[in-house]
Amino acid sequence: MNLENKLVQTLGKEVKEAGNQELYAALLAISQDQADSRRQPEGKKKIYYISAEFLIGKLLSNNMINLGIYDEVREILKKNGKDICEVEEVEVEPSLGNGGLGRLAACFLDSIATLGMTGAGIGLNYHLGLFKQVFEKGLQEETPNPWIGTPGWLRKTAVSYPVQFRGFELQSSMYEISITGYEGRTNKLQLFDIDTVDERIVHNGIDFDKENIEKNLTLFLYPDDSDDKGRLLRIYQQYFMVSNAAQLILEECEAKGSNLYDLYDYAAIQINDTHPTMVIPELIRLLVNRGMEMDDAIAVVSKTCAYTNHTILAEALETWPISYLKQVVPHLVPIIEVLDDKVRRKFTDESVYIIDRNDNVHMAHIDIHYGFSVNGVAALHTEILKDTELNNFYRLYPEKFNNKTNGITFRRWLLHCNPELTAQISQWIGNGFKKDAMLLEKLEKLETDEKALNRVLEIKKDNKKQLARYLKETQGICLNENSIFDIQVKRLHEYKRQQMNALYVIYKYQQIKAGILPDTPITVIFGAKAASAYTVAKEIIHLILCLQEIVNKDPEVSPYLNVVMVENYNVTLAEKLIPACDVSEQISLASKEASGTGNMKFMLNGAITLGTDDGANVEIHELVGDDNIYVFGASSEEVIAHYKKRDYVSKDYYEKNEDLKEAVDFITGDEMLRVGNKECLTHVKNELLNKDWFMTFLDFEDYVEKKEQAFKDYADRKKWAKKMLCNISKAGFFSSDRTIGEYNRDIWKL
Ligand code: 26V
Repeated sequence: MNLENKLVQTLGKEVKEAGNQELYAALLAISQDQADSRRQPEGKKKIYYISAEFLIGKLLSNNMINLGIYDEVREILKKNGKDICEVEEVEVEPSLGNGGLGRLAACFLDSIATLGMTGAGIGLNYHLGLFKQVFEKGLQEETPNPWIGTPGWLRKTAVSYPVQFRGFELQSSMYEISITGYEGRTNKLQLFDIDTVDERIVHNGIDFDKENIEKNLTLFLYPDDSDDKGRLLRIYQQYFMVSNAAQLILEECEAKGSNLYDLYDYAAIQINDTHPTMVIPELIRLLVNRGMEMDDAIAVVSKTCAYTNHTILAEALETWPISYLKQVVPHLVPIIEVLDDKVRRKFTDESVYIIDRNDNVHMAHIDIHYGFSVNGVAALHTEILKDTELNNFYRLYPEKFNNKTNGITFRRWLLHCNPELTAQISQWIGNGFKKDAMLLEKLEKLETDEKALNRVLEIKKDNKKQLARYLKETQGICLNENSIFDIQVKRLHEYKRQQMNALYVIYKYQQIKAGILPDTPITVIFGAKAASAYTVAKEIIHLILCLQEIVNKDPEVSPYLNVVMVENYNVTLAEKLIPACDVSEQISLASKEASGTGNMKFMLNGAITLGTDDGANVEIHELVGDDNIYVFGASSEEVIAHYKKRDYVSKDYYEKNEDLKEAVDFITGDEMLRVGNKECLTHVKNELLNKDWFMTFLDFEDYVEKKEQAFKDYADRKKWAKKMLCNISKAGFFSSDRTIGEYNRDIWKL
């Protein structure tokens, strides 16, 4: 049956007569069917990607692209007076991740299926996901973000396991979401849950009773862990996730013929950051329960598990007091003690112990001693792990360390989010790049083709118009379509330095006030959620919202400069913002951003990076060369040296640089206090003056200089278009298909 007939049959009425909600439900059903029909027999060895986060985004369009029916569906709808974009709007985005780490896991699932590998994602079915952000009186408020509606992609299975906690047992339920690769196989994202979770216990924003585990276990992603109850709940979540994973893995491997001593021939387990670390002692425990000797169990598990590190920030490396583990999972504690004991017998260096002298359990240490692979997520990041952060481990196990530079799925981040550019690239170089992203290099030859350069500019302009329309409709925001779109979207964290961008806005505001006007108007766009307990981050949001109020309402300034902070930045918004971007802000303090993946998405869509030599920016820089990126700031070596010597004093820079001083003082000046909260603004300013942990002032001067240069160069449209084309043509390396190919070649060996 052809697609149109199938759609009519599923709808039970003509397409013309159907509403968007009905169309969505029908297309979902059709896509589910087709995805199911692509399920293939499992190979002997399977990759289990365990992660506390999978930030998958909306699925309908992406799945239809991967199934190869998207264009046809769009045409059928159009013929019947329907708009596929409006149907997309009906779907709610599952927000099962915080940011980069969770989005990376989602890109990896797409690539694993696309490359035809047998694999599954294993995680938790958070009912409310990450909070929804709303701005109230210039401040972030958090509200629940329900996503499990009917109809949706999530399906309940009959799979269920008992999970033992101290004093009680919970019975799990497994849910599944089909993950269909591009012209590839269908795999599963398997999310565990319990039937007793109760969304009604949430009140006052996102508050809830943290102690009622039967009702709250999978209510939220990463509950606020600023207090002990939140931290305990996190351990409940983590153990629940990995105990289910371990039981599932053993069952599947045994069904395929494993005698469990050869588990590693049937399974590779990738531990995504330290959140799933307890899978190691849990698997050992289960194997011992089935009669295996402890030493054999440890050896088998160590050959099965591999660990990915996603940050060098000490405060983000998980340690749990052993007393917490005793309180939640006492049966794991003896195993962890055996693991620690073995380390102590072998090594004298206390810094590599699993349980430290304060009785804290270092989760990453379990992964490194008892996994066979440790990888960083960009070349620089891996080098820093080896040389500095994990140097003590690197000297023990040099053979375990390897780099896997992150990647993104081009299906979502080019084909889906930028159809106009995709169609044009196909016309220029054929469709091959959709399967082999390195073929984008063929675009290089167009860098001298005037028509092609104009076309690149035209597509960008169209995408800017579309973004403007979308933000007008959904958030009431007005954009100047003729301005430069300078965009910084990512989680709010001091190391990512949104505050530096805000200081630039103040600097520019004052320049314009003084009559120094930019060649082209500028719109600085921010999008960022702050963790609910992260006070300074919330204050930085307040600072930006105040600037938005002042700058946009100033008739002298607003024709030349605008500030926009979009509300509730998420995957769906990213898909609209990224294709419309001119300048991509990647301005973390060198050495702090493990990789970044937004940087790759922007580049692929023809934005030019303004960034530090940090994370994957380093690799972008190497690929495009000095002329096609704006790099500024201290190098990671310089930064690390400052930390070592403790010789960075932000006030010195404030005193020396008049522009910086004026910008900083503006934060608590009369204009700001008229619109903002004095306490908040004073605190932000004092943090910068007295602490500035992430050296904003150190890089400010160079940042302003390079940013001004970028804005000046933008006016030479032809030169700019060449830079755009160069970035697109070099982005192929950052396809997650390449990354997953490397994981398989070096680690999983499927
Ligand atoms: C977590 C926390 C939690 C406690 C407070 C401070 C803090 C700071 C950072 C983090 C990040 C945890 C791990 C993470 O999300 N890393 C991100 O992983 C991405 C995918 O590899 C990578 O592109 C980002 O650079 C990295 O920040």
